[in-house]
Amino acid sequence: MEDNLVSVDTDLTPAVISYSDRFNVAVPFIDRHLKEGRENKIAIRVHGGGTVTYKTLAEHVNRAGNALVDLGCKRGDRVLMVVKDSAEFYYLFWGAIKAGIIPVPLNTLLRAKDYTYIIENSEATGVIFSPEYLSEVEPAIEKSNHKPNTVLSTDGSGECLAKQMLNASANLNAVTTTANEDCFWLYSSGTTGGPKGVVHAHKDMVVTSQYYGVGILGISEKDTCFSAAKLFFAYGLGNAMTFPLWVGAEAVLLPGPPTPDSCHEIIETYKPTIFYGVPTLYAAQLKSMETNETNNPDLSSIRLCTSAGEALPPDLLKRWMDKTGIPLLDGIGTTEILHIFLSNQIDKIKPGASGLAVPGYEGKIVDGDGKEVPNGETGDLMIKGDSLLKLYWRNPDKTTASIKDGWMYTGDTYYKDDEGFFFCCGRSDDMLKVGGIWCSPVEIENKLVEHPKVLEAAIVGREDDEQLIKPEAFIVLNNPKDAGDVLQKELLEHCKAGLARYKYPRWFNFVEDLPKTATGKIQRFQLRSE
Ligand code: 3UK
Repeated sequence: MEDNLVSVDTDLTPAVISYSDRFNVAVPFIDRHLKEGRENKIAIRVHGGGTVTYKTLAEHVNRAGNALVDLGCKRGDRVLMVVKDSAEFYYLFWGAIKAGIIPVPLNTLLRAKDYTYIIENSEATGVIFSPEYLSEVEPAIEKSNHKPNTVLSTDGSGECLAKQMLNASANLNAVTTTANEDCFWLYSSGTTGGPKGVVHAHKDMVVTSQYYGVGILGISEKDTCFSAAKLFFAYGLGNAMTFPLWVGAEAVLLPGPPTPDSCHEIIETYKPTIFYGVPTLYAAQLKSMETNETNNPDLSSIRLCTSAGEALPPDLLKRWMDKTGIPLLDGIGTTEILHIFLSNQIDKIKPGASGLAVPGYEGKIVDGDGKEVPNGETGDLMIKGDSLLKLYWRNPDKTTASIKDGWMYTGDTYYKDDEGFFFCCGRSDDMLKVGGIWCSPVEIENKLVEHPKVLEAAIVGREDDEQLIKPEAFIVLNNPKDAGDVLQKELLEHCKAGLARYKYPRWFNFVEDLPKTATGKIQRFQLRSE
């Protein structure tokens, strides 16, 4: 334990994990591999960008950590990362952690006003971004009332992180932290208000990697991982970074957008053994294979596929397994619990179910009073486990409301069958998952109401042809006579210009009024089509 600061006893299920009292998670995830003889093993292959060995990784992590310190970042300071999937993402994330600084990976699809909110909310000391995102990051900082000291692109011709790293030392001793100390944050959105900072401790990535990565996926040093979900999502962060680093495996990174074609190209070129996708992408991949007979990508390297982010329709699961013969495991995770806590297993797949509790986690379904309900009855899904967030940043009310005696409300409605399989029945609030990514109906409604011709708007989720949820708009106009295709197109453009690109409504309905409660709150559930 002393060298690696952690020990795992796998004789028991779940494995028993013990931490040194000076635990810094960068040591077992990065430095350990040098002592275990993986210096020359490849850690990362970047599509179009070369390879990184475990030795180079450890050196660049040290340089990035030192560069942040040289730039004036102190222990506990937040550094926001608007960084594409790349080796630099790893360097910055782990370099910060090793130096006791808190990295905060952000969704790179957000718009300037979202970043302004997060910069102010986190009071970040630094913002580091891939050059691609300059056009959203720059105006965000300009508008922000809090000014970060350090604003740098990862690379480029002028001042940048890469240049700072060249001038920084390649040696860095891990700052002494503890297993329960703040380590990194992620932001998660809710129905109303801005996104909330989810604070995770040093031990949390160990827990998810061991319980789900090793326990469910059986990941080992021999695997090559490819995640269509990006590293800034908790799902992608585990899939393509913490799981492979925990066991000394290899990760393949696609810096660009994941489309059926780009994913198939990556799979054929780098031959991953585990592929992590989301339902919307599996549907698109199947469509591209089914509609074009000559499109038969070679997927034979893959031993296992996973799906998360939103429910995987049973029909999609069956079609994927029939077409490819590769097991596809649906599992549910949350940013707050960091990764998947209910999952199907290689030899236990039930179409339509989110699966069994992952050993190490417990799940229960409760009624409005917090009392467990009998099997088959629906209620609120609660989860207990060692990777739960410490707290929501500066939001004690939300923290108290969400966690009761170590059990966390997920916000999802579920039931459990007699075999212990959990089935998703939708959200307990009005939030939507579109392509696996959060979408607040209120945010889209507010955008629509900005338009001078719109009086009121309501957004609900509606299933498309693949049984996947997309936003549908119900709109009341100031002048009903304006309704028509021309205005619809105008509203569509208005939404696309001002919202993250997955959030625009796919259907528009012009209506006379919206269903409301006596207090004037829109009753979105009344608008949902069955
Ligand atoms: C929904 C699912 C049904 C559910 C995530 C894997 O999605 C992740 O985290 P987020 O914080 O969203 C959490 C919410 O998404 N959801 C996710 N997976 C499923 N619903 N079936 C599923 N398989 O509403 C949940 O509360 O973005 C996924 C790993 C880590 C994650 N953070």
